[in-house]
Amino acid sequence: QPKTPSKDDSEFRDYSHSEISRDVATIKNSVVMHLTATFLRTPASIDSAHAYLASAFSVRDRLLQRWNLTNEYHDKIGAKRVYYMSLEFLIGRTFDNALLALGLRQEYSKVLGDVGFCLEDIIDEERDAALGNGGLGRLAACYVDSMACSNYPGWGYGLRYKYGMFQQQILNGYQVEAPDCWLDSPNPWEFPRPDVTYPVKFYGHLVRDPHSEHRFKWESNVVYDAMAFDVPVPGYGTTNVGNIRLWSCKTNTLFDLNKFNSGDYQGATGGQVAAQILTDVLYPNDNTNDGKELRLRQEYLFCSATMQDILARFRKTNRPLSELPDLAAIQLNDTHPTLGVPELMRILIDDEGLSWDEAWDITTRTFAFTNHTILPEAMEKWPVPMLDKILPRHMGIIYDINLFFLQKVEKQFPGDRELLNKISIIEESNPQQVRMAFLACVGSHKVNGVAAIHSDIIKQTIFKDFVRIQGEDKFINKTNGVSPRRWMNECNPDMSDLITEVVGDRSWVNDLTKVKQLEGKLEDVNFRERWWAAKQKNKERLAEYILTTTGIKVSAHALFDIQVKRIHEYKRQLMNIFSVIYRYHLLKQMSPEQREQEVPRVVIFAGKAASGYWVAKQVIKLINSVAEVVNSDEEIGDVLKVVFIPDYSVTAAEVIIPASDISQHISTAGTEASGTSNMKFVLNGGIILGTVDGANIEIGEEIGEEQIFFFGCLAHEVEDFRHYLRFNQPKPDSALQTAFDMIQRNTFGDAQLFQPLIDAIMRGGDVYLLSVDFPSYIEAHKAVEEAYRNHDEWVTKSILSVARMAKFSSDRSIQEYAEEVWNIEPQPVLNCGL
Ligand code: GL9
Repeated sequence: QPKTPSKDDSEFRDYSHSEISRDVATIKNSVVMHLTATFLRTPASIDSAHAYLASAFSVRDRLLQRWNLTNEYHDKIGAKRVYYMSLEFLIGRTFDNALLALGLRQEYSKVLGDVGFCLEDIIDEERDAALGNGGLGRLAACYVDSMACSNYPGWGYGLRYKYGMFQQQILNGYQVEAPDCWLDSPNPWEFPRPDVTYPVKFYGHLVRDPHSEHRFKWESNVVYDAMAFDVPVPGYGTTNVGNIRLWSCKTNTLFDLNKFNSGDYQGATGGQVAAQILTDVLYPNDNTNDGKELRLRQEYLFCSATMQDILARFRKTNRPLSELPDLAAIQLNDTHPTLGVPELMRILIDDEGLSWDEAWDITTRTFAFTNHTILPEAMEKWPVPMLDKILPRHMGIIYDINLFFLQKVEKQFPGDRELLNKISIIEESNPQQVRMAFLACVGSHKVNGVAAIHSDIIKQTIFKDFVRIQGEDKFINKTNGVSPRRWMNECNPDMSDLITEVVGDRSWVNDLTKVKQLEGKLEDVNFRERWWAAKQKNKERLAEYILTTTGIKVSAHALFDIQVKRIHEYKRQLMNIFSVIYRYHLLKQMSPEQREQEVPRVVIFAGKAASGYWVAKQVIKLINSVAEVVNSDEEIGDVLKVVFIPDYSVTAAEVIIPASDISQHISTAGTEASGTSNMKFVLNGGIILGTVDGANIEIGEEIGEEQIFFFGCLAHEVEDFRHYLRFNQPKPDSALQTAFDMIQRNTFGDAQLFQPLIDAIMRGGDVYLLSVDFPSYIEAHKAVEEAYRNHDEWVTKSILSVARMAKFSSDRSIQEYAEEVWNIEPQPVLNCGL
């Protein structure tokens, strides 16, 4: 047991509570200290990598100090905390974000400038923390950012994957995956906590407690240690610092000394290898569930360590367990952390000795659940035999949760066997499966979708019967949002300076309702010109980025038409590239004089395909094959360029998004739960070409229909079209047929490669309705082009859009969650005597 201090030294306390000086000399001193003492370099042997590390560590000192203040304060006032549980946090870079939050960008720029470094180059030394796949993981990062900036006592909980999202290389037009070894160099943005470690059990068998019906002793034969790493989340313009606590499997206790002593050196470390694998790698799946046993073990390690940690913090308050829901709110980011529900039940019943009913009441008042997709292939289900083998106690608890739930429903709707079958947490398949979405729903007091349309759809589909049983009020909507810090102030400095000028200060970064004031500048010719100059500069920056990453030269005066997101059939990158092919065909038919009249266009794609998703990978190949032909066609020149930017990431997005004229969000209606990049593009003065789906709808409502180009069938029409196409051949219009024909004539290389993509439409039922939406898609493109020709109107659309986008700040989302789901209040760290 470590000893506690026997005296209170006021200097100790004062030093820790008074903020480190913010002047350039102090900063320079601290950078040099880290350079020499943390990294064993000298001013004579500094390079940009070490300039970054030394600067980052000196910034981290400040964050850790504020981190301490924040948590001491929240402990002291006994604040209720929210815990955002997510298997993914797509954080990206932190250095620039922290400099802006602390208001020290200029100071660091000066310090680095004094040794001849340019801050932008130093920022580029940082590797992304890419612990997520896409929208769902990035949303989690934006939400923790908003909690910190809005002073909510909130923590993220996740896993510290040794390998994050794979790096994508393009070889011969194909995606090739390389491991993301992001921890190979020191990571300034995590703080290891060997003292915060919990044992997590697996396998074994149960022994019934002779004195209690529901209590069991779980005698497990495999125990791993999960150790915490804390990632500070800088709050902008506030002293509060948030935290993302990531768990890593600790292996040193698993060294088998007996085996070592008997000469079995490999056997001695075998246990370490097995354990380490648990937090080695992020599953690179987007909107799919592949049901792998390792993934289940990852999820449980995560849930068990998190629940133990939350309870450990709660126990320090000495309040009775029945008050847990008054001090802790837990949000399940999709079903991935749902094992937290039976894990909390297990601890409360088996370890704390509570009755089933007491435990269930506490659990359901603590948890809330967010659903992020209705794609059937994404629904998590675990085979009962697998769960039973790895987590026998949890399987038993899930059976009981289900039993009591079904008994209640039977009372409510007597004799409705079909209903019981439909809502059972256990699916009667062979083998039986645990439906995690149902478990999450039953274990939570609130269930929400992520955009208005999606929240309606889940009430009419997967949770239809649950709405009947548990009441309409449990099912709510919380439309997603994005952080204005990262997605405006950081990635678009010129536009942000203009907004700051109009608002009078930078307070809009934490209160986005203020961007409304831009509407007053609509008639100001000088302002409009500068607005456009900012966009033009962003386009030039992207043109440069494209040149360095692909070698393709594009004109920054062309219309930039961008679709960047995970490659997925439902997102319809295929429809986009078909339209590009059709455009190429039209251009080839024209005389040079006619072509001169066209609006020059750069069509930009980026995004990763899940490594096992063959169709998505063929789409990437097709895009690159089309790009190769079009870009080298001298007749076409700058009138059309096609670019696939490799290795899409948060950092790439920060360059790409501010440069769009139009961006495409063209999922089949009803399939994209929300989308969040749609919000980012519009917040950066870009216009959307999109379907009536996800958050596109609410964006249209906010900014006005003149500011958005909608096309395609509506969500409620999709089922009829799909039904028709199951029994009838699709009828591609002449434009789509032209694209097929060109591919089949080997215009873009071996047609055989791409025939399966055409077959999915012509023989596979065209599930995503490309043939249905293509004509209106082409019309929408024409409308975009006409609008872009009228430059003045376009600038008006751009300014008006940004002015009306306040709703899509993640601060608004978080405030709604705080008030309607979590019941927590902002607690700004006050400089009162701690
Ligand atoms: C997603 C939805 O597909 C998006 O429409 C939504 O914006 C985000 C955030 O709510 O969630 N659901 C989902 O599984 N992914 C999403 O992006 N995919 C991943 O990122 C793993």
